[in-house]
Amino acid sequence: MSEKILVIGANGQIGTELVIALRNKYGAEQVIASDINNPAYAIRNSGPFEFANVLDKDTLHHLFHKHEPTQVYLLAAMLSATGEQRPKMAWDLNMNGLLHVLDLAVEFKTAKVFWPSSIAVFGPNSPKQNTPQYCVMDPNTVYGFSKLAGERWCEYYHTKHGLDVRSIRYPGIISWKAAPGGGTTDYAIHIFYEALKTGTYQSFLSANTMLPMMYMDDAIRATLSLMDAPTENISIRSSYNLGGVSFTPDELAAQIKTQMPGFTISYADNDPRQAIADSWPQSIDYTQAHQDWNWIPEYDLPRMTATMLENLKNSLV
Ligand code: AKB
Repeated sequence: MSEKILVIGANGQIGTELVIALRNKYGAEQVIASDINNPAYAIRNSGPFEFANVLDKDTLHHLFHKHEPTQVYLLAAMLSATGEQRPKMAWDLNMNGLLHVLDLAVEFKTAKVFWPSSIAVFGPNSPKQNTPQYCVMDPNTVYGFSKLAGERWCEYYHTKHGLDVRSIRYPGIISWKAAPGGGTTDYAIHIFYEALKTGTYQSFLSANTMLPMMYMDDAIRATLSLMDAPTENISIRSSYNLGGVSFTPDELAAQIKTQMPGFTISYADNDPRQAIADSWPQSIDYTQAHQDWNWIPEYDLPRMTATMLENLKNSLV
């Protein structure tokens, strides 16, 4: 059967790259990108696009009816830092957007649904190192508890309706093609732009704040591997822990300095994102993703840093 894929929230940091990867894999015409905003150049010029607000269920219904997607990727969400500024709106978007898509996927018998969760589902009382798949989870951001509730809804729709919904708890994603969208891990992208533009960066997270991160190519590969895995291999229907590379702002700055010896970093005091970062894991145990669909990250800190600097250098000239 030929696949028809609908990506909702296609203009964001992950969507911009995932749509291109899906179009390369399945054919440009098979992948419909959709977003509430005007499409990014790469999306507009490589295949079909539809405007849609995930909170507008009638428009979504129309898209499902028109395209009858076999796979749906729901990427529209408000991230951790922005979510704290607009808590009710973050809850509404992250929760009702997901419920709309789950309902429509059941109604239209969509074969597979992908929905991203996050390391933000963990909280201050979750173990910090090698955070296990199952442990205390007491997220204290709206983003975090909307993702945790979303995970429960995904598992519920799988159990009650037989929906083949799959999910990953993304760490901070590092990339250069599209800007990040208001997260706590965004410093690890801003730092590269500022290193190349001004040679210096003020980090909003403190020097020793260790967080789980991942280079975009690994994140796309993980997403496609999960979606390609045979159904019987998928033992987790809430969301899989996913591991990449963990580092602090200090370690990232030191790595940038190996290629740009004059680069300097300073640290801001009292940024509200520090408390969010302090409540999150430092590293992730991804045994289950490895066992079920063979997950192994490929980018470590030196490779990620070299790739970011090289690509951004070319794109900024
Ligand atoms: C954020 O910082 O909010 C996101 C995430 C870890 O989910 N990048």
